[in-house]
Amino acid sequence: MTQPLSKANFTGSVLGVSAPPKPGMLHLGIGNFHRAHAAVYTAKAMAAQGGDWGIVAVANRSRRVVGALDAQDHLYSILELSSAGERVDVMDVHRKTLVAAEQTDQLIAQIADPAIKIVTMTISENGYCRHPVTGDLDVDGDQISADLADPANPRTSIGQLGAALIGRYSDEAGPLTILSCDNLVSAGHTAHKMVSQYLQATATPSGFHDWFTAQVTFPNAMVDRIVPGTTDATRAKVEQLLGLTDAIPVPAERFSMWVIEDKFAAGRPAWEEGGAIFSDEVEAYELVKLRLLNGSHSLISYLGGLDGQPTIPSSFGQDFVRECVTELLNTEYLPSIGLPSGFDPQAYIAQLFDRWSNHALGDATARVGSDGSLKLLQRVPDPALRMLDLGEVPQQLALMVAGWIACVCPPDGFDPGPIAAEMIEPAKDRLAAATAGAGSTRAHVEAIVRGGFFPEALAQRDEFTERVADFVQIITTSGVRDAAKAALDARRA
Ligand code: CS2
Repeated sequence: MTQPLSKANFTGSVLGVSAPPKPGMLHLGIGNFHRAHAAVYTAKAMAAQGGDWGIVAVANRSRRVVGALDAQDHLYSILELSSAGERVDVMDVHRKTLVAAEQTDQLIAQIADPAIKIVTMTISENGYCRHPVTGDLDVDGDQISADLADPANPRTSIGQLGAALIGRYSDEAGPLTILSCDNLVSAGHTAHKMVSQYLQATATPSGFHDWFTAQVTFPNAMVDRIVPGTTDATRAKVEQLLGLTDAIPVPAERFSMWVIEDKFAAGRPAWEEGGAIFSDEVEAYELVKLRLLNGSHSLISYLGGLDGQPTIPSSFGQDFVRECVTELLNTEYLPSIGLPSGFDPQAYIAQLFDRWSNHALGDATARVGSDGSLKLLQRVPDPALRMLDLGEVPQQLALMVAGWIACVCPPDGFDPGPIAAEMIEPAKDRLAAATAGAGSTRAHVEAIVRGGFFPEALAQRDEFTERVADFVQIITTSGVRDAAKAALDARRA
């Protein structure tokens, strides 16, 4: 039987550093993305320039990853997959693990420890507890109201950060940077707004807010690397390449990008050594990535999902999907973005086409289609409103919303098929409640678009809702390919 990955069993060299130094960073949300992204840049930064930047890895609830990290002396592997072949790297950058739900006091104390200078986070769009209509912290929602009622035992990451910041202030533990690594518009500003609104709603010691304003920073950042979920095939391939069993390998594409605003309150690793870019134009990069990559990704996943395509490359391999995405990119997304200086959009798009065609990586259609109610908020309303204000209906954005509805909350009698069934939608019950009793496709779609799932400004645009309803009607009666054709024809007419 193959031996497990551990320091005793692994004799090769790790990527970055071996024996990571004392922790100077803590990461909330120890999923695959962090382990193939910020962790890699941090390892390379420490290898090049040293620094006490070992990472405390924090899982929200599940013991699965942290248990395996502990069992493997914090080692894990990254399996890079591309048409050029595969390679495996072993990482050693985490020093300690915690599970927030079980060790809340330790987590709060750890963030308040003066040795910690940066908290990074990948808590997904869901973790920010933002109200979908107002964009403010959802203080009346179940999660935040529970934390506000019992602020010493917070369950949300926002509440945990709130409690830890108060602890840090009281202990005079010094300044801190909180760096969001999620796919959000103005990720740093959004994280700052959610944490500030939480702290405004809870009791804080005197002088706290001045300290918070002066000593805690939230840089914006654009993060990018396609990192699918781990499968048995990932584990088998790593076992074959390493000769050891890794319970938690991470598959990833070769491409990786991180553009960060250099606004750190207490120092930072030399991430530029790993290829990170420090820039004053981060928000422009964020929009480029959120729309051109993530927004198109959503369209690929809903069109492909309804067409029975299990992977992003198989979906993108369909001509009708490629045509719709090309149209979305060139007529609906690109004109909506003030591009960063020197940025070549067509080269970026050509590279995206390659990345979406990575069959070796085989990113699952259902992964990208999951959490649509939260992701679409970052990807649809602003560019849609821009076109509506110009008197044009954004056909592809309407098609994307229609595809999402058809996959996760279809009108009665329509079965979107097995790929859609694998998509995880946190708002599923609310969507079902909102649409119960809708007598027509039009009423079904109105109940969603106007039912608290999108900002008011978009919900009020009848021409958009109507077009979404047209597409849902076509998808459910004659199929997704006909709906795509109608979207392309409307534009050409
Ligand atoms: C994807 C992203 O989940 C999604 O919707 O678009 O996870 C995407 O793969 C990453 O943001 C790539 O950096």
